[in-house]
Amino acid sequence: MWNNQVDICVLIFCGLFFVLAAGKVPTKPQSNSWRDLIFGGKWFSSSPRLRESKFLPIFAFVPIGPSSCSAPSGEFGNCIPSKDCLVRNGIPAGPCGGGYGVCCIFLQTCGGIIRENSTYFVNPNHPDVYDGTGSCQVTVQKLHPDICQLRLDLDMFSIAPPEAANHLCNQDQLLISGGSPTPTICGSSTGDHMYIDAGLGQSNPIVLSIITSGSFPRLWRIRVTQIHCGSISRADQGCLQYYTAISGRVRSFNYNTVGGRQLSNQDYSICIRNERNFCGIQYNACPDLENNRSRAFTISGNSNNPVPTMVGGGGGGGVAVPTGSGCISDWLLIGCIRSADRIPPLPGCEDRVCGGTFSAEAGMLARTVQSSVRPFRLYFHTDGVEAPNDIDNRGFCLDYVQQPCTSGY
Ligand SMILES: [Ca+2]
Repeated sequence: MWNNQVDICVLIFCGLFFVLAAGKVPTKPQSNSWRDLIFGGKWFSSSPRLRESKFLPIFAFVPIGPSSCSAPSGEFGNCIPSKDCLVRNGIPAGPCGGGYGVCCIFLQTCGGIIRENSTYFVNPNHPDVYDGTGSCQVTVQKLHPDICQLRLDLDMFSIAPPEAANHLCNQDQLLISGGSPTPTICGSSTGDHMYIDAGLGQSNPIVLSIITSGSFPRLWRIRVTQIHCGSISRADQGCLQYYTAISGRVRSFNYNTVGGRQLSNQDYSICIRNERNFCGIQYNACPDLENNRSRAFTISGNSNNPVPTMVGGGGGGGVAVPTGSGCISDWLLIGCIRSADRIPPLPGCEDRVCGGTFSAEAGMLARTVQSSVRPFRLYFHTDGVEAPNDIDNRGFCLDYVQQPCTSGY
């Protein structure tokens, strides 16, 4: 941030200097953008006469600014002078900043070291698929001791799926070491994200590994963003996933209503930032356009048949309970959930939910679920066993909407 501020100051100073030195103070004080403000719109004209101006080469040495840009291939980059991009081992991906910088993207693959913010960890041969075996890892070095978290955006993520019986990631895995514990994932999770606690100091690098075995057309592009301890982008402590909108969608890794398999051995939190003036939250199972009976919430039971909602831990306090009577092995936990459409609301509430129908009540009817326990969090747990009782579970996908404090929450 400090360097960016310095860059901006240098930029403003040089811009004003040259504008003044040229004796051509912009005649239009109302500027449309910061570039116009600093340079006057004429500096960004593409006319050949101005491009040949004796002043212009100077700008090649001045950072264009801290702006981000996007490459034609979809990656985000930094808009910096072409020379800087090459020195930093970036890849120039087209002009930006009115043509005076390049959109510089940073990619690393097996064996690489990430030293730039917003670097992508990509598969070998990217953007083509990779069908090799072994361990492909990159090491993430903190840009600054004051980096507290990493955010991983799985822009593209398709590696071999878990095996069919117990949904274990036996063939391929994404493993993260050196930070907070993260679940091992596999299969397809394009669009999902993770936050990794990066710990204190600069000594412990975080290593991202993708372990592959057997043949599969793998493709991955994971954006690694470094987050300062004081940043407003920082996720709450302990949140593997963090959402900051009044409404949105949360789902398990490798979720897909057609062929997705709920991953085993998961244990993590999904957090939704409590927006100002919102006191409660409602959840609904996502639409499932592919199946006659929705599989948007299939956490336990044989999903090839209709499976009711199950609620509660069902542990029986040490007393033997019938198999499948509660959410013992695989469950989603949301604090004190109730059906939203009961008037008046039911007096009791539940925490754990599982089965094959999303509701806060046992039964075959999917319902809107509400909670006013803050902070808004979901805890997802699966054990290492599926067969023979749990078959073809897809995991969960829920749409959430925060509820204003005025509507009874
Ligand atoms: Ca299980």
